[in-house]
Amino acid sequence: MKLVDLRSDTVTRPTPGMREAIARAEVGDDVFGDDPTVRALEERVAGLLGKEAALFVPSGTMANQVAIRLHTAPGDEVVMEAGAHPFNYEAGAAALVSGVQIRPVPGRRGVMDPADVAACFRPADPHFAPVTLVCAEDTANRGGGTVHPLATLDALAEVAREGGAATHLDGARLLNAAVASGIPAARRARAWDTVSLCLSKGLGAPVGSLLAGPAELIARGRRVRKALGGGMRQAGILAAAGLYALDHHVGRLADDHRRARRLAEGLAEAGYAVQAPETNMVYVAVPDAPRLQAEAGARGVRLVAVGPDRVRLVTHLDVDDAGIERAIAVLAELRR
Ligand code: TLP
Repeated sequence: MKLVDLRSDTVTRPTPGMREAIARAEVGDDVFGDDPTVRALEERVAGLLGKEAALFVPSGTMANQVAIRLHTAPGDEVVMEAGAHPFNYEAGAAALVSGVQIRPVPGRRGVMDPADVAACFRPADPHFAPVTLVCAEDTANRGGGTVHPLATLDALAEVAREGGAATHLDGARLLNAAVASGIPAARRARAWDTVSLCLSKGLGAPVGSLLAGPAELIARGRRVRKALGGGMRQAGILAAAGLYALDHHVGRLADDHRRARRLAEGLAEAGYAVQAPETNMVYVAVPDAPRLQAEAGARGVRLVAVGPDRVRLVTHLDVDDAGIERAIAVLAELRR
């Protein structure tokens, strides 16, 4: 039975071409700043995101946590949407690493209303934790892989700036947003001080993320990365996979988006309550999510329960049209 793994776009395996690029990579000791492939990737991504510099880190979680550490002091408050990754899925790292509290702001499909963010800023008063950072996520994962309207991205950053806070954009899937909207990643991230990008999601690389921003901040980020244990040595073998992904796997994100739409359509026809996808994620409301996860998994279709009554299916490099049709057929059968 061929498995159709729709749990996440993180499950992809490197393609033969990517493995070749890994094998050929020139390397050095990156903690000494000697790895030419890591340097090349950092420069390339800084350019892609329209920032002065970028830092290669092992994960999206570390990219976000380095950013939070750089922008805040212990006791500060960080505003983000209630479904945001650092609030839900980073093991409490913002408290552990930076000693900050997170203020979750409910949004619409993962997108905050700038007025709600403005309302988080309170007068200087010894009772209040100062808001020193506002984060957003583009695409917004738990929101449904939602693409922020450009005006909202700009307005959120503006409201933060007016309140005296820094801004960080979790761009784990920023290239999905760029491809879906036709608006370049650098433009989407323009108003934000720092922005992260993951190579190990839709781009199909095995490991790695980047944090981009002003050169002085990113230089300080190198020390935070080291302190968190993220200083890697011959990391060029990973960076080579990232460079390969940027050369070969960006345009094809449109295929993932098309397959997500087909999946959503097929599931809706089968009677499921599907949230219309904007990129590569399909969220479905179901009566018993853990049960559907188990039953579909037993039939070779893997998805994740992201709550008691909600499942997520994600399209990616390793799922083709046949896989999508098989997932639809299996889930339709389970609905009967
Ligand atoms: N997301 C994973 C899980 O952790 C939920 C997934 O399967 O979607 N920002 C965003 C928006 C993310 O979706 C993720 C990973 C991260 C950051 C963290 O990246 P990693 O897993 O590399 O630490």
